[in-house]
Amino acid sequence: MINNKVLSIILGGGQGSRLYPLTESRSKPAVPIAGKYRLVDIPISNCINADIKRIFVLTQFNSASLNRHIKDTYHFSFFSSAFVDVLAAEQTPANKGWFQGTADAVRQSMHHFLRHDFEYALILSGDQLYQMDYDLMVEAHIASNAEISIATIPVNAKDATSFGILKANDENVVTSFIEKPDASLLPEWTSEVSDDMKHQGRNYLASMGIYIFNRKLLVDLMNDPSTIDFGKEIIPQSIEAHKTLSYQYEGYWTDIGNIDSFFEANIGLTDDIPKFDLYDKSKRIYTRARMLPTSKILGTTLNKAVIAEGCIISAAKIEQSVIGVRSRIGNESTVINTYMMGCDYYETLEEIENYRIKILMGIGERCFIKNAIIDKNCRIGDDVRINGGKHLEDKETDMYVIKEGIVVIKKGATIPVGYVI
Ligand code: ADQ
Ligand code: ADP
Repeated sequence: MINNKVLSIILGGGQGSRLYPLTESRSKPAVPIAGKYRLVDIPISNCINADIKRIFVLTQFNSASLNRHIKDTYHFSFFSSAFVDVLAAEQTPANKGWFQGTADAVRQSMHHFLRHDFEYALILSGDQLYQMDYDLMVEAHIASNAEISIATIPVNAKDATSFGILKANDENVVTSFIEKPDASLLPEWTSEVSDDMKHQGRNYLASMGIYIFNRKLLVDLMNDPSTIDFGKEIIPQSIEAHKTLSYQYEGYWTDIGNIDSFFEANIGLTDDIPKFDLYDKSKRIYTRARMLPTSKILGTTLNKAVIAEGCIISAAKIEQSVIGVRSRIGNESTVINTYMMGCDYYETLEEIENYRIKILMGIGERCFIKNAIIDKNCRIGDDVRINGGKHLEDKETDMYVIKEGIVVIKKGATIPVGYVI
């Protein structure tokens, strides 16, 4: 079995804060998506579906939520060699702390990988939404005798400047690579693509940040401490000396590294036929089995609503929104174009009395909420009005952040009764 020779390494997020405030109290792989999953479930599920079951997740810090999630979700048989291990940046006499970049993260964790028997390292990003058969990529890598493979996807000129762009010859061997080219350079970087891609204006071949390295080469490359990133140094410096295959993919793939794309990807799940298919049995996305009760909905008009289990909803209307586990939405409230992550637990009547809780977790009565992300465990009082949109300027308070018109209510925030954003 080829896949026994593959070790998977998921890059779980740097020091950057593009997903802030969702990453204020948790590491990026633990950010909740699609009402019941976490970001890290996507690459892990793709690995499991490809029968690649030895998986490391590299993260800057070991958030309690990430560890709990991995521990509670990915149980493999006692007799199998499968595992999902979180490796956080650690201080050792040789390393002073943070991972400086993606290559540095892999370098600092190499001693953990080398304890395992593997021939190919599959390096994945932790913040992308897609369902890809990695086993086909591994097969192509082996068949072509490459030392490195890069998964690639055709993109348009607007997107091309935010990716690594490459050119390949007739045999799909990469001949040149440029990381995030300036728009003025783009005319030199077009590639031959299929007619379908051409019609969509997708004439540039972008790196998806998904790599396969032969073990020996990875060890050699990691011996050079001057390289920090795969995209900035390792890949551009390697393509001449080492046969590098472009493995082209044309399915749905999106980078969800910032608030805007994260929001779009979640709301996209409410489309009639979403591009990301959570209902495909052969490409199942795994997450923690919570044993929650079904959702209860009273008198609500629902349109394009994706509702997770365990919710209690008596809102007037929910439209084009993703409502996460254990959400409670009160009478006469309206929720439009919003991703509500839900709650980690239910409040008992006893707790409400004992702690004199005035504003319950969830959304109160007569609220109007539009263009928002509501992080977990928020308390939105009655008569609150949140009307996100491009008319709002970027802003941060204790309770929320506005980024590109999207209002992000911080985890556990309380929005007082009658508050208007
Ligand atoms: P970017 O996504 O901009 O470009 P980067 O910021 O290095 O590259 O992130 C790649 C992945 O690694 C992300 O999942 C990120 O969260 C994670 N990551 C970043 N720094 C990390 C660190 N210090 N420790 C652990 N994980 C870290 C890259 C390539 C481009 C390619 C795009 C495709 O460089 O060539 O086109 O990915 O998305
Ligand atoms: P992202 O790359 O999306 O910004 P990170 O996972 O790097 O996410 O970090 C998320 C949050 O965790 C940030 O607010 C950061 O300040 C905090 N954080 C990161 N590393 C540590 C650490 N070692 N100790 C405590 N907090 C940390």
